[in-house]
Amino acid sequence: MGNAELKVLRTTCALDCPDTCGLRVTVEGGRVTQIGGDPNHPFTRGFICHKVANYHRRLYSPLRILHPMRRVGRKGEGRFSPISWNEALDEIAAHFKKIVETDGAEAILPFSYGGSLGIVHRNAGHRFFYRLGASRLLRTICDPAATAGWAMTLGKNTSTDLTQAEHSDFIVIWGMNIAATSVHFVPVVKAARKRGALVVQVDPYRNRTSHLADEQIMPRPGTDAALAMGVMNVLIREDIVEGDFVRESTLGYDALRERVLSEFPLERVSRITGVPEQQIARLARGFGRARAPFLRVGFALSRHENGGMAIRTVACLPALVGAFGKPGGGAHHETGPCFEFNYERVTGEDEFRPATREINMVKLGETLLEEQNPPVKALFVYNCNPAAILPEQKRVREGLRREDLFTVVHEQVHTDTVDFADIVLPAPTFLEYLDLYKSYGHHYLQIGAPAVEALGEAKPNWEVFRLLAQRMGFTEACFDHSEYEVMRQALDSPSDFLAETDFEKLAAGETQRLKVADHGLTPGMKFSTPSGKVEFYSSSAADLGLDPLPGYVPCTESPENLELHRKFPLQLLAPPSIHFLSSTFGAVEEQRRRIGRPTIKIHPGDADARNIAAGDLVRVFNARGDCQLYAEVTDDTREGVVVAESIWWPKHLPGGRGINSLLSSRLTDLGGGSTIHCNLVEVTRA
Ligand SMILES: Nc1nc2c(c(=O)[nH]1)N[C@H]1C(S)=C(S)[C@@H](COP(=O)(O)OP(=O)(O)OC[C@H]3O[C@@H](n4cnc5c(=O)[nH]c(N)nc54)[C@H](O)[C@@H]3O)O[C@H]1N2
Ligand SMILES: Nc1nc2c(c(=O)[nH]1)N[C@H]1C(S)=C(S)[C@@H](COP(=O)(O)OP(=O)(O)OC[C@H]3O[C@@H](n4cnc5c(=O)[nH]c(N)nc54)[C@H](O)[C@@H]3O)O[C@H]1N2
Ligand SMILES: [Mo]
Repeated sequence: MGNAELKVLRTTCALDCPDTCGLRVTVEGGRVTQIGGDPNHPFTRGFICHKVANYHRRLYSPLRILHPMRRVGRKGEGRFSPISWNEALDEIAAHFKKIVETDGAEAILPFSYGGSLGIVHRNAGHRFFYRLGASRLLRTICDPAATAGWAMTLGKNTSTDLTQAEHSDFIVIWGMNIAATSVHFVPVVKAARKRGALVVQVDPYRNRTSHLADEQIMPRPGTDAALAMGVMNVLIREDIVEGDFVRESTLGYDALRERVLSEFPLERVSRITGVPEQQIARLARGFGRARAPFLRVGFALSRHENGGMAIRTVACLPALVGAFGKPGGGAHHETGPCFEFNYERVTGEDEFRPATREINMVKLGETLLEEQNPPVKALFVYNCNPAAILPEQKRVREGLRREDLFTVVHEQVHTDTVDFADIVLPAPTFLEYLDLYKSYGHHYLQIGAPAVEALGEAKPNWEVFRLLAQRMGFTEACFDHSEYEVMRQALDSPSDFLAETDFEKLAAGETQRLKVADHGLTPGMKFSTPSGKVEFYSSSAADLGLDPLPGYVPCTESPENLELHRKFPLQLLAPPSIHFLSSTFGAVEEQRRRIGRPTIKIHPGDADARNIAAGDLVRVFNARGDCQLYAEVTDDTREGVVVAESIWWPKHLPGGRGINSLLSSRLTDLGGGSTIHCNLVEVTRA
């Protein structure tokens, strides 16, 4: 048998990360023994993060779920006994049919998010739930405010290739810990610096990315829009604006100028942001006078109540200095929207025309506990770990504990969410299935083929919904399409970007670039906004009844809210850890050991005032809940700001509650997104 031979296969990393790496997977005797980077991948070029280099430990983890199971203990206890696939599917179908009869199909809610970026398995449930008439999930946890904000000012497709920044002489990394969340941008930044570029990081706390920067600006969280208005104030007053570009390619400059000068003098901006005036001016002059200014904007600054506006406002900066006309200059936020697949077809929206109730995923807790019209009676979770990753964690878990809720969880590993399931279904990892991958940090497409057979009885998402559709008596042809057929449907799109994509080459494992020009602009420097220009004055914002101009609005949970701030005087950031990816690597002991103890960073001034010493177990709390972590007393964070890198599995923390117990389900100003970094807390010794 070929089983004993050693094979090296090419595939793609499916995890929710902008880099979407090309991988080389070594398989010996039918087992994955090594995972490395594919040197032939045009963007990721042969290196990968240590998390995925360790992914075989997750693949063969003792926490893997290998067989379908039925709950035997209480909800949340995580005790199960094995059943067959047939029993599991019959039971799910029987429950669904009964609920449709008694409460209507809208009492059923699919719940999925970022387990895989693969076009087939990420969207696998849509046709099924649309056909069923279930409630629709608004998948808002991650980027809707950022995407909408960027689209308003610069157009959704505008993002300069990250590799261009190698030729920049002034790089600003704004609200992004690239050493954790965009590792392939790191060598680009290092190369630019070697050629003499200056690098400025805008982030409220010092992290690994700070080592790459010449200067760090540490604004108070949630004040980026004010900071950007301050930078504009200097650019305009000192006449460092690129006049030709502004005249030809932007809309609304005069109105912007008026607001910036009248409402955002540096003295006020400095008060709001906590950044010294001199530092704001230095950033403006450096960026404005650079030969090739490059701006990299992360998602995190959008995860505030005013987050859409923050992104809109920061996005004005590269336009004011004409960065898009300067080789090596530009701006990058995300490339995801350039993958203009035929999503209508992939999801079955074109066939089933769904018009059922919509539920925002950020609000799962209150939905399960309060919604009556009709109440949610069944939840089908896949590609997602809601018991760990959602805000209002206490309420989410209370909701999941409801005895009259029928919960199915399709998972790879025994997460906190699995503990609440009535039926657990085993899912394979991306090393065990076929899919087509887009990226949100570069412009390449790739098909990933399975490196090994699915472990145990694991079945991929697509297969599970095909089988469930049969059980429900759905006879439409779309439920029988193969994975390859779905990929072809995705690519069958009028988009110019996909016009030259060759499916046969993709199927043969080749990487293909979208037909996107530098900066993601169309000929004649057309931006993908309604006017084709950069919109300082946004008519789409005006249409939504929003302020058509950029500006700063304080958040409800911020020091500006004096009453709340007196009770809970610390702003909490809960950003990604370099060793985790959302909650995915909570399953891997080696990754947990690399971090050591779960900590919260607190400034020495704040620690002293609370009699907290380094290493103390502390209680972080607010009106929504609490969680216990170990104090890391450090001036890597500002006074008034505490930082808990995330996302630990709650069951691995002392007390069994995660940092997301502290997060509110308040939504962003645009797109109905999450406000993960916009929460006030207090900390005491436990
Ligand atoms: N290692 C690792 N990689 C990941 C992930 C992970 O969990 N771990 N998650 C993946 C996912 S799902 C996503 S969406 C992406 C991007 O995920 P994001 O959550 O957007 O992460 P970053 O872009 O790195 O942004 C985090 C940085 O923004 C800073 N920040 C927070 N609030 C503010 C603010 O108000 N202003 C400013 N200027 N900065 C602020 C934080 O201090 C932190 O350093 O990363 C993906 N890649
Ligand atoms: N504190 C804090 N909370 C956050 C964030 C933060 O920065 N800080 N970031 C937020 C953001 S940006 C995001 S995107 C979310 C991410 O939240 P999620 O989308 O829940 O992502 P993960 O935590 O990685 O969990 C994905 C789960 O899907 C499973 N999975 C993977 N592939 C498959 C598959 O093919 N089939 C099935 N059935 N399951 C699969 C994995 O085993 C894993 O348990 O978290 C949000 N929550
Ligand atoms: Mo995300």
